[in-house]
Amino acid sequence: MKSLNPKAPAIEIDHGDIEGLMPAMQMEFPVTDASMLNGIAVNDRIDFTIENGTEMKVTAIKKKE
Ligand SMILES: [Cu+2]
Repeated sequence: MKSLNPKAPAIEIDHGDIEGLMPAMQMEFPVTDASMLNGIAVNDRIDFTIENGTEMKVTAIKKKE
């Protein structure tokens, strides 16, 4: 993760290839709940879940140890 903006709420993620969806890139994703960003810092490595509906959103974030 590169940066975050708690007001949006969204998270900018430098992600790897997501099969069938998009290649590796750095991009901003809206999140379903700003509280998901609590405890996540810039440059943390994360696992995340995307809901790909009318709007693509991150529904879960888990910090990697
Ligand atoms: Cu992307």
